[in-house]
Amino acid sequence: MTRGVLFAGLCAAVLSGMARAEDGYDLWLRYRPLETAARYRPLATSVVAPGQTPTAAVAREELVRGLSGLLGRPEKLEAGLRRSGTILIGTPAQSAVIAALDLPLDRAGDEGFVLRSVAVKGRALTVIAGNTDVGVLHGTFAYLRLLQTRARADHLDVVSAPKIKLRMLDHWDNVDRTIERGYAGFSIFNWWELPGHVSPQFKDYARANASLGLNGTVLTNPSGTAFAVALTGPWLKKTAALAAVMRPYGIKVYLSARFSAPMEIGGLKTADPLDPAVRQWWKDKADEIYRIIPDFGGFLVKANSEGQPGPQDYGRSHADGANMMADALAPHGGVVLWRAFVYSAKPEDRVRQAYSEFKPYDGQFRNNVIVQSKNGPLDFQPREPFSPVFGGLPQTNTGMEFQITKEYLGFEIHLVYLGTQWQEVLRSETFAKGPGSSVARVVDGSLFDRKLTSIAGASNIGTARNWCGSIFDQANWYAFGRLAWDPDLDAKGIAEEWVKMTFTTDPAFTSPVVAMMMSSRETAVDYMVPLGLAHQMATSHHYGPAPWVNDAGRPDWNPVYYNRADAGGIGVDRTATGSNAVEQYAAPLAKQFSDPAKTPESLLLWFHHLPWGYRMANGDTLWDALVTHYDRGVKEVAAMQAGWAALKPYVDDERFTLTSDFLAMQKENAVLWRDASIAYYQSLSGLPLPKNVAAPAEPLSYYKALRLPFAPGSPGRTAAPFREE
Ligand code: BDP
Repeated sequence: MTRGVLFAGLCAAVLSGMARAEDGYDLWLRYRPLETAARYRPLATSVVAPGQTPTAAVAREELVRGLSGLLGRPEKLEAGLRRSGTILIGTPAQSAVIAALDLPLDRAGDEGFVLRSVAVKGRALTVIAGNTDVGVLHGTFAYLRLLQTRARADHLDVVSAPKIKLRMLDHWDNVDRTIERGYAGFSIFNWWELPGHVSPQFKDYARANASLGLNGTVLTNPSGTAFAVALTGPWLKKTAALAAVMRPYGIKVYLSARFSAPMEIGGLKTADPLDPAVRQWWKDKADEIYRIIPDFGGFLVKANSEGQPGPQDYGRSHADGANMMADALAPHGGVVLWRAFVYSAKPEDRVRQAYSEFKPYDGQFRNNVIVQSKNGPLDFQPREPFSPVFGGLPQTNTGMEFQITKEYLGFEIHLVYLGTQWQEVLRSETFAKGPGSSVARVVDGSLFDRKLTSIAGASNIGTARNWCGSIFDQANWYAFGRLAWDPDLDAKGIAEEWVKMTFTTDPAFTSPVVAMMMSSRETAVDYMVPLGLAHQMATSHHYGPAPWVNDAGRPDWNPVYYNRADAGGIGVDRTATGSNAVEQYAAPLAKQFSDPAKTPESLLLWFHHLPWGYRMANGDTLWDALVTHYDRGVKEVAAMQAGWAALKPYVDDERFTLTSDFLAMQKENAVLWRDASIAYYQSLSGLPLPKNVAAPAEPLSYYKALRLPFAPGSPGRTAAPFREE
């Protein structure tokens, strides 16, 4: 072999290796050449994009980038419609051709779009049109998605508009760049370097969010103590630099506002929302912010919750506090997202507290206030019923808060697709105005005719090269964005899109992977908290099992409080004989949830305390059913692991190995969850295991002693010694 041939061979090997190497950074916007490129090329011979604004420019840039990558050749940009197969993008104001087409743009709103295959003067064109440039940008991403998922791109006739007005990521990123409940490294927002240096990663962040149609981002964590600093002048300039990157992508920035900021950074003696000096401080602060960031979105507020200051410190209500900030922001068009994750002053069932605190003030919040509630009444558990705040506050803008970061679902390690969880919540029937009153209809404003609507997801991204810590957690960011645009989308369809865009469209890969994703959340529920149990995680880190923990310092925030297990039975009585949390739901649901025989088995122990011998619908005892669920969870994870191993030929090494390593860890964790839970409950019930289930490998004392430590100082994880043992 000559040296030249050897060199060429080496280059080829290196290049093919490079082509295969994927670290996940590109997310679902990989734009790798399509094997079906030949089919699409005649439909995309050139791009005509007359718009001149920064948003029009990024839409054009994305389309050219996407088509060039997907079709494997540089895409031509042209000034006029010269060829058949041109893609014309723009607004009616920018293009006389678009204006003349009589497109159904009245249904596209300010942010939606129309995709249409048309013929103009004998030439076949594809039109991506919007009333605004942002609409065009969203349409551009939607068009690229068609190609990425190998859908048909001819005979297009699509109109799409978001159903929810504010669609945002909430970052729980602290100003020191640690992330509360973050499992993907540190915060991407490098405040130290801003505004001097603006990382190019922010643009990719904006692209990813815009590709889903998200239009807001809260940059700072609403918990903690340091974030008032983010409202000071120098920090606002940093935020302005980020806002400048987000703006062309149709994304507004928001900040968390610490209620006591007037004292901490304003030098006032009080933060009382009825104090004129305090009210003036917030007005001045809002004026200052809007001078620096004219399109600032508004404030996210966590008040009187988990030690955060709030209006109740001054004997005022949540409405007083929220309205004060709302009045300051209103002249500028800003909004207040006031979180409903609060505690009530009176000792009552933890899951009753949000509703109890907000119900009396329904109708008293300003129009630019949104009460933002977690999906469930407790705290992002693997499964909860929907929060009765949805449907319970007909005269209040009620926003949805999901958690994308998997605080209670195995962090970045466990493979859990959350699309199914969110779909379950959104489709839950509230009966607030009779049948047809789903949570989605509350959140999209149609049920109570609310104009200001919102949905937020607590973000799972960080400095990890693949953004989310695991490849499959990217699917949760993706699914959140897609459901935010349209809460009626189907979780399975979203998973299919994501798999095709992220890996390959080969059905030999997509169908087993989509199936694995679709059952993954139920699997986690099975090995962690089956049959409506909740919060059986160790109290501080929320990762591993600790059903025996009873921390007297936190009487309503520990596993024993949530399982109420004893020799006689298990579960929490939330009917009229117990906490009566059922009464917070509309009458048909209250009635249904009051009867164990009518309560869905998936929520049985959420609403009822039942004897171990209670008969399930299939005739099994509750004890046997519980054990069977734990065991099934483990078996399912084992099946996921084996299924993934068989898919190696379809995935690049890096993404394959990361996923298989994590599945192996998940399997070990699932065994621990099952065995520890069974060992504990057996110590109480004294009952034998069903015949087909193996006994826990270790005695209860072993699991209690484990304490599930993490590497000390892992970023974002609670590094403090565990308090529960
Ligand atoms: C809790 C989380 C905590 C968050 C809080 C919240 O464990 O880290 O600060 O939710 O949503 O359950 O405010």
